[in-house]
Amino acid sequence: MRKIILDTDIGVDDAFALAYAAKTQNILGITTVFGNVPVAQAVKNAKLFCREIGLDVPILRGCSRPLALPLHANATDVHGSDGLGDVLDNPFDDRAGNAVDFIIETVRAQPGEITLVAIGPLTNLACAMNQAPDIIPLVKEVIIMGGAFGTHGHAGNVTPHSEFNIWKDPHAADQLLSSALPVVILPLDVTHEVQISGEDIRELNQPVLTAISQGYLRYSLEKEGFEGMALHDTLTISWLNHPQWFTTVQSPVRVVTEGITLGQTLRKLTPLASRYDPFAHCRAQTLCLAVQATQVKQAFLHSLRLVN
Ligand SMILES: [Ca+2]
Repeated sequence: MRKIILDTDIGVDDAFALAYAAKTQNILGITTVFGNVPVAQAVKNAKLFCREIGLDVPILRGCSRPLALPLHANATDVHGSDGLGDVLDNPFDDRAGNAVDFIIETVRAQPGEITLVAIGPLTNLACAMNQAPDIIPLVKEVIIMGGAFGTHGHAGNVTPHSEFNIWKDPHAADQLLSSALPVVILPLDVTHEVQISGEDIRELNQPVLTAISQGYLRYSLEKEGFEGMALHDTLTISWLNHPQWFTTVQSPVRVVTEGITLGQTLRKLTPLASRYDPFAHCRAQTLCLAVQATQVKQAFLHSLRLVN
């Protein structure tokens, strides 16, 4: 069980990741960021969902916009206007402490012990790293859901080449991935491979998860002819619990920050020396490019079925 800070733009698959993390990891705090919803709504969602699953941890408020780009539209077509399927009354306000300060102070207080798990745009992590570069060697590891490298045709979900979390703030992602921080990347290459059905969710017998996923499932049935959802963000927690079920490669990774492939994640494909190498001085990161989907899915479902 790791000590984790979970950084989230909490929508439906984030909520599943949070429920899984609450069962299997030691969550020190939840830091929120814009993405699926505005950050104020993310704070309210985190408060509401934590009450629903009985999780009592600090909830912090992070960045409201990308480092350099204008703020794009939210993902309300998939996640509902409130990000959690528009089915729950939310009595909470959006007041919360500073997420970037929380990350910096927690890492400094427990050097070498904190795992940062990021399942939204990477803006909070980039700001923490830029504001306090002394924390870079103190972070145990960073686990992110983001990017796409083209395995099995998984190249993008918001543009043909770009994945949502990275595309929302490509500059933050490029800074993080090309830094000295050790990052494990769970891209679409693996997250799209692990799907759960509406029946799987109903059999969990967790009313809040069933309720918030109804709109998402309807959307998938209409768009893709399958009543189900990819576990996406949840795979960061699967990696912490069962890394042996993932096939990885080590490579430096950069992110395209302009042009028609904005937000595309690139790994270095040639070992040959180049006259100009944008990957020079970037450390090799860990990319997950294949997954034993059945095992990951069954372990997730088994864990959530267990009574506290
Ligand atoms: Ca997310």
